[in-house]
Amino acid sequence: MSLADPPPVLAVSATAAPLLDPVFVSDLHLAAERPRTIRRFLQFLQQDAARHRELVILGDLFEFWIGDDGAGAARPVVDALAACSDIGLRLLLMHGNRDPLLGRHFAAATGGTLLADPIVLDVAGTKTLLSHGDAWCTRDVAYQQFRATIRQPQFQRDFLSKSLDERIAFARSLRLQSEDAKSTKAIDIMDVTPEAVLAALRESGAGRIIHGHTHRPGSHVVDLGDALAERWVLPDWDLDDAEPRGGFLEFADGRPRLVLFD
Ligand code: LP5
Ligand code: MN
Repeated sequence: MSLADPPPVLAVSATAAPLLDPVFVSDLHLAAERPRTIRRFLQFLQQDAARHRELVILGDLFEFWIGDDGAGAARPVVDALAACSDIGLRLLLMHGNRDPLLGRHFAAATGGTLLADPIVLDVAGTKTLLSHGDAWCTRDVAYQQFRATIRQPQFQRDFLSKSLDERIAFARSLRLQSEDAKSTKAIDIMDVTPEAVLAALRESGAGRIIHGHTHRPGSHVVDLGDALAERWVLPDWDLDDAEPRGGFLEFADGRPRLVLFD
Protein backbone atom coordinates (compact mmCIF):
# COMPACT_ATOMS: atom_id res chain seq x y z
CA MET A 1 0.00 0.00 0.00
CA SER A 2 1.29 3.44 -0.84
CA LEU A 3 1.44 5.88 2.03
CA ALA A 4 0.58 8.61 -0.46
CA ASP A 5 -2.92 7.15 -0.77
CA PRO A 6 -5.64 9.74 -0.17
CA PRO A 7 -7.06 9.66 3.35
CA PRO A 8 -9.74 6.96 3.40
CA VAL A 9 -12.28 9.34 4.85
CA LEU A 10 -12.41 11.02 1.43
CA ALA A 11 -12.78 7.77 -0.50
CA VAL A 12 -16.43 7.02 0.27
CA SER A 13 -19.60 6.75 -1.79
CA ALA A 14 -22.21 9.45 -1.19
CA THR A 15 -24.95 7.35 -2.76
CA ALA A 16 -25.87 3.72 -3.37
CA ALA A 17 -28.61 1.72 -5.08
CA PRO A 18 -31.72 0.90 -2.99
CA LEU A 19 -31.37 -1.80 -0.35
CA LEU A 20 -33.99 -4.50 -0.89
CA ASP A 21 -33.50 -6.96 1.95
CA PRO A 22 -30.67 -5.71 4.17
CA VAL A 23 -29.29 -6.77 7.52
CA PHE A 24 -27.54 -4.13 9.65
CA VAL A 25 -24.86 -4.50 12.30
CA SER A 26 -22.42 -2.15 14.01
CA ASP A 27 -20.08 -1.86 16.98
CA LEU A 28 -18.69 -5.38 16.86
CA HIS A 29 -15.31 -4.12 18.10
CA LEU A 30 -13.63 -7.26 16.80
CA ALA A 31 -10.26 -8.00 18.39
CA ALA A 32 -8.10 -11.07 18.94
CA GLU A 33 -8.73 -10.67 22.68
CA ARG A 34 -12.43 -11.44 22.11
CA PRO A 35 -12.43 -14.82 20.31
CA ARG A 36 -16.08 -15.68 21.10
CA THR A 37 -17.20 -12.41 19.50
CA ILE A 38 -15.19 -13.17 16.37
CA ARG A 39 -16.62 -16.71 16.19
CA ARG A 40 -20.17 -15.42 16.63
CA PHE A 41 -19.65 -12.85 13.88
CA LEU A 42 -18.31 -15.51 11.49
CA GLN A 43 -21.34 -17.66 12.35
CA PHE A 44 -23.62 -14.66 11.80
CA LEU A 45 -22.10 -14.14 8.34
CA GLN A 46 -22.75 -17.76 7.34
CA GLN A 47 -26.15 -18.27 8.94
CA ASP A 48 -27.88 -14.89 9.15
CA ALA A 49 -26.28 -12.48 6.71
CA ALA A 50 -26.32 -15.04 3.91
CA ARG A 51 -30.16 -15.02 3.99
CA HIS A 52 -30.15 -11.34 2.98
CA ARG A 53 -29.41 -9.34 -0.13
CA GLU A 54 -27.25 -6.71 1.58
CA LEU A 55 -25.05 -6.58 4.68
CA VAL A 56 -24.56 -3.08 6.07
CA ILE A 57 -21.90 -2.52 8.73
CA LEU A 58 -22.51 0.89 10.32
CA GLY A 59 -19.08 1.42 11.86
CA ASP A 60 -16.79 0.04 14.57
CA LEU A 61 -16.40 -3.38 12.98
CA PHE A 62 -13.00 -3.50 14.68
CA GLU A 63 -11.79 -2.59 18.17
CA PHE A 64 -9.46 -0.27 16.29
CA TRP A 65 -8.05 -0.08 12.80
CA ILE A 66 -4.59 1.37 12.29
CA GLY A 67 -4.63 1.31 8.48
CA ASP A 68 -5.13 -1.29 5.78
CA ASP A 69 -1.44 -2.20 5.88
CA GLY A 70 -1.94 -3.41 9.48
CA ALA A 71 -4.74 -5.83 8.61
CA GLY A 72 -2.78 -9.03 9.39
CA ALA A 73 -4.72 -10.23 12.43
CA ALA A 74 -8.03 -9.43 10.77
CA ARG A 75 -7.45 -11.90 7.93
CA PRO A 76 -10.19 -14.40 9.00
CA VAL A 77 -12.74 -11.58 9.11
CA VAL A 78 -11.61 -10.17 5.75
CA ASP A 79 -11.80 -13.64 4.18
CA ALA A 80 -15.26 -14.32 5.62
CA LEU A 81 -16.57 -11.00 4.32
CA ALA A 82 -15.02 -11.71 0.92
CA ALA A 83 -16.73 -15.13 0.90
CA CYS A 84 -20.08 -13.39 1.51
CA SER A 85 -19.43 -11.00 -1.36
CA ASP A 86 -18.48 -13.95 -3.56
CA ILE A 87 -21.87 -15.61 -3.07
CA GLY A 88 -23.65 -12.39 -4.07
CA LEU A 89 -24.25 -10.58 -0.78
CA ARG A 90 -23.82 -6.84 -1.30
CA LEU A 91 -21.48 -5.47 1.38
CA LEU A 92 -21.72 -1.83 2.47
CA LEU A 93 -19.39 -0.41 5.11
CA MET A 94 -19.36 2.82 7.08
CA HIS A 95 -16.53 4.15 9.20
CA GLY A 96 -16.96 4.31 12.97
CA ASN A 97 -14.95 6.24 15.52
CA ARG A 98 -12.80 3.16 16.11
CA ASP A 99 -12.02 2.49 12.45
CA PRO A 100 -11.99 5.79 10.49
CA LEU A 101 -8.96 4.49 8.58
CA LEU A 102 -10.70 1.54 6.94
CA GLY A 103 -9.65 2.18 3.40
CA ARG A 104 -9.98 1.19 -0.19
CA HIS A 105 -7.64 -1.78 0.20
CA PHE A 106 -9.91 -3.23 2.86
CA ALA A 107 -12.93 -2.48 0.68
CA ALA A 108 -11.32 -4.20 -2.31
CA ALA A 109 -10.23 -7.24 -0.25
CA THR A 110 -13.75 -7.77 1.11
CA GLY A 111 -15.67 -6.75 -2.01
CA GLY A 112 -17.37 -3.99 -0.01
CA THR A 113 -18.26 -0.37 -0.70
CA LEU A 114 -17.39 2.36 1.80
CA LEU A 115 -20.31 4.71 2.46
CA ALA A 116 -20.28 8.37 3.50
CA ASP A 117 -21.55 9.17 7.00
CA PRO A 118 -24.35 10.22 7.03
CA ILE A 119 -25.99 8.90 3.91
CA VAL A 120 -29.61 8.79 2.76
CA LEU A 121 -30.64 5.57 1.04
CA ASP A 122 -33.81 3.81 0.05
CA VAL A 123 -33.96 0.97 2.57
CA ALA A 124 -36.74 -1.59 2.11
CA GLY A 125 -38.84 1.09 0.42
CA THR A 126 -38.35 3.88 2.99
CA LYS A 127 -36.07 6.89 2.66
CA THR A 128 -33.63 6.19 5.49
CA LEU A 129 -30.78 8.14 7.07
CA LEU A 130 -27.83 5.91 7.98
CA SER A 131 -24.99 6.96 10.26
CA HIS A 132 -22.56 5.55 12.77
CA GLY A 133 -24.24 8.02 15.16
CA ASP A 134 -21.28 9.59 16.96
CA ALA A 135 -21.60 12.91 15.12
CA TRP A 136 -25.01 13.41 16.78
CA CYS A 137 -23.54 13.11 20.30
CA THR A 138 -23.02 16.87 20.27
CA ARG A 139 -23.15 17.32 24.07
CA ASP A 140 -19.93 15.28 24.36
CA VAL A 141 -17.80 18.30 23.54
CA ALA A 142 -14.45 16.68 24.40
CA TYR A 143 -15.26 13.80 22.06
CA GLN A 144 -16.34 16.11 19.22
CA GLN A 145 -13.01 17.94 19.47
CA PHE A 146 -11.16 14.63 19.40
CA ARG A 147 -13.27 13.49 16.42
CA ALA A 148 -12.52 16.65 14.46
CA THR A 149 -8.79 16.16 15.07
CA ILE A 150 -8.55 12.54 13.96
CA ARG A 151 -10.60 13.23 10.83
CA GLN A 152 -8.17 15.85 9.56
CA PRO A 153 -6.44 14.49 6.43
CA GLN A 154 -3.04 15.71 7.60
CA PHE A 155 -3.46 14.08 11.00
CA GLN A 156 -4.40 10.83 9.26
CA ARG A 157 -1.42 11.05 6.91
CA ASP A 158 0.96 11.67 9.82
CA PHE A 159 -0.52 8.71 11.70
CA LEU A 160 -0.23 6.43 8.66
CA SER A 161 3.41 7.40 8.19
CA LYS A 162 4.32 5.87 11.58
CA SER A 163 5.41 2.25 12.00
CA LEU A 164 2.73 -0.38 12.71
CA ASP A 165 4.07 -0.82 16.26
CA GLU A 166 3.87 2.93 16.90
CA ARG A 167 0.33 3.06 15.54
CA ILE A 168 -0.78 0.12 17.66
CA ALA A 169 0.71 1.72 20.77
CA PHE A 170 -1.03 5.03 19.97
CA ALA A 171 -4.38 3.30 19.36
CA ARG A 172 -4.11 1.34 22.62
CA SER A 173 -3.28 4.51 24.50
CA LEU A 174 -6.30 6.28 22.95
CA ARG A 175 -8.53 3.37 23.99
CA LEU A 176 -7.32 3.63 27.60
CA GLN A 177 -7.76 7.41 27.65
CA SER A 178 -11.21 7.02 26.15
CA GLU A 179 -12.33 4.49 28.78
CA ASP A 180 -10.92 6.77 31.47
CA ALA A 181 -12.71 9.82 30.03
CA LYS A 182 -16.02 7.95 29.68
CA SER A 183 -15.95 6.89 33.32
CA THR A 184 -16.28 10.55 34.33
CA LYS A 185 -18.92 11.58 31.77
CA ALA A 186 -22.65 11.86 32.51
CA ILE A 187 -24.55 9.02 30.83
CA ASP A 188 -26.86 11.28 28.81
CA ILE A 189 -24.09 13.29 27.11
CA MET A 190 -22.91 10.01 25.56
CA ASP A 191 -26.28 9.56 23.82
CA VAL A 192 -27.41 11.35 20.66
CA THR A 193 -28.74 14.88 21.15
CA PRO A 194 -32.47 14.98 20.28
CA GLU A 195 -32.13 18.35 18.51
CA ALA A 196 -29.26 17.04 16.38
CA VAL A 197 -31.36 14.04 15.34
CA LEU A 198 -34.35 16.29 14.53
CA ALA A 199 -32.19 18.60 12.42
CA ALA A 200 -30.63 15.68 10.54
CA LEU A 201 -34.04 14.15 9.83
CA ARG A 202 -35.48 17.45 8.60
CA GLU A 203 -32.48 18.19 6.40
CA SER A 204 -32.48 14.71 4.86
CA GLY A 205 -36.22 14.33 4.38
CA ALA A 206 -35.88 10.75 5.66
CA GLY A 207 -38.60 8.99 7.61
CA ARG A 208 -36.30 6.65 9.46
CA ILE A 209 -32.83 6.66 11.01
CA ILE A 210 -30.67 3.63 11.66
CA HIS A 211 -27.47 4.13 13.65
CA GLY A 212 -25.12 2.54 16.15
CA HIS A 213 -22.37 3.85 18.45
CA THR A 214 -24.39 4.48 21.64
CA HIS A 215 -24.77 0.77 22.51
CA ARG A 216 -28.40 1.44 23.47
CA PRO A 217 -30.38 -0.84 21.16
CA GLY A 218 -34.01 0.04 20.67
CA SER A 219 -36.48 2.04 18.61
CA HIS A 220 -37.78 5.55 19.17
CA VAL A 221 -40.50 7.68 17.62
CA VAL A 222 -39.33 11.16 16.63
CA ASP A 223 -42.00 13.86 16.36
CA LEU A 224 -41.17 16.15 13.44
CA GLY A 225 -44.21 18.35 14.08
CA ASP A 226 -45.90 17.60 10.78
CA ALA A 227 -44.94 13.90 10.69
CA LEU A 228 -43.50 11.10 12.77
CA ALA A 229 -40.17 9.44 12.06
CA GLU A 230 -38.41 6.44 13.60
CA ARG A 231 -34.93 6.06 15.07
CA TRP A 232 -33.54 2.54 15.32
CA VAL A 233 -30.38 1.92 17.35
CA LEU A 234 -28.17 -1.12 16.82
CA PRO A 235 -26.61 -3.11 19.69
CA ASP A 236 -22.89 -3.48 20.33
CA TRP A 237 -21.44 -6.99 20.37
CA ASP A 238 -19.38 -8.61 23.13
CA LEU A 239 -19.79 -12.35 23.45
CA ASP A 240 -16.71 -12.53 25.71
CA ASP A 241 -18.15 -10.25 28.37
CA ALA A 242 -19.74 -11.46 31.63
CA GLU A 243 -22.99 -10.20 30.06
CA PRO A 244 -22.71 -11.51 26.49
CA ARG A 245 -24.59 -9.43 23.95
CA GLY A 246 -24.98 -8.60 20.29
CA GLY A 247 -27.55 -8.64 17.54
CA PHE A 248 -28.69 -7.18 14.26
CA LEU A 249 -31.51 -5.37 12.52
CA GLU A 250 -33.40 -6.90 9.63
CA PHE A 251 -36.75 -6.36 7.91
CA ALA A 252 -39.86 -8.51 8.11
CA ASP A 253 -42.91 -7.58 6.02
CA GLY A 254 -41.29 -4.21 5.30
CA ARG A 255 -40.83 -3.34 8.98
CA PRO A 256 -37.50 -3.14 10.84
CA ARG A 257 -36.94 -5.82 13.46
CA LEU A 258 -34.16 -5.87 16.03
CA VAL A 259 -32.84 -9.33 16.84
CA LEU A 260 -30.86 -9.36 20.11
CA PHE A 261 -28.87 -12.45 21.09
CA ASP A 262 -30.01 -14.22 24.29
O1 LP5 B 1 -14.84 4.23 21.50
P1 LP5 B 1 -15.77 4.29 22.64
O2 LP5 B 1 -17.13 3.81 22.28
O3 LP5 B 1 -15.24 3.60 23.86
O4 LP5 B 1 -15.87 5.81 23.08
C1 LP5 B 1 -16.20 6.80 22.12
C2 LP5 B 1 -15.27 7.98 22.26
N1 LP5 B 1 -13.88 7.57 22.22
C3 LP5 B 1 -13.21 7.46 21.07
C4 LP5 B 1 -11.75 7.06 21.16
C5 LP5 B 1 -11.62 5.67 20.63
O5 LP5 B 1 -12.11 4.70 21.53
C6 LP5 B 1 -10.14 5.39 20.34
C7 LP5 B 1 -10.09 4.54 19.12
C8 LP5 B 1 -8.73 4.33 18.65
C9 LP5 B 1 -8.68 4.32 17.14
C10 LP5 B 1 -7.29 4.25 16.70
C11 LP5 B 1 -7.08 4.19 15.23
C12 LP5 B 1 -7.38 5.45 14.53
C13 LP5 B 1 -6.43 6.54 14.83
C14 LP5 B 1 -6.79 7.61 13.91
C15 LP5 B 1 -5.75 8.60 13.74
C16 LP5 B 1 -5.89 9.25 12.44
O6 LP5 B 1 -13.73 7.63 19.98
C17 LP5 B 1 -15.52 8.70 23.56
C18 LP5 B 1 -16.99 9.07 23.64
C19 LP5 B 1 -17.84 7.80 23.53
O7 LP5 B 1 -17.54 7.18 22.28
C20 LP5 B 1 -19.33 8.06 23.57
O8 LP5 B 1 -19.71 8.83 22.45
O9 LP5 B 1 -17.25 9.71 24.88
O10 LP5 B 1 -14.78 9.92 23.52
C21 LP5 B 1 -13.72 10.07 24.33
O11 LP5 B 1 -13.58 9.37 25.32
C22 LP5 B 1 -12.77 11.18 23.94
C23 LP5 B 1 -12.28 11.95 25.15
O12 LP5 B 1 -13.33 12.63 25.79
C24 LP5 B 1 -11.22 12.95 24.75
C25 LP5 B 1 -10.03 12.37 24.05
C26 LP5 B 1 -9.06 11.64 24.98
C27 LP5 B 1 -7.78 11.27 24.25
C28 LP5 B 1 -6.87 12.45 24.07
C29 LP5 B 1 -5.61 12.04 23.40
C30 LP5 B 1 -5.00 13.15 22.64
C31 LP5 B 1 -4.24 12.62 21.48
C32 LP5 B 1 -4.11 13.54 20.35
C33 LP5 B 1 -5.35 13.95 19.65
C34 LP5 B 1 -6.06 13.08 18.78
MN1 MN C 1 -18.63 3.99 17.94
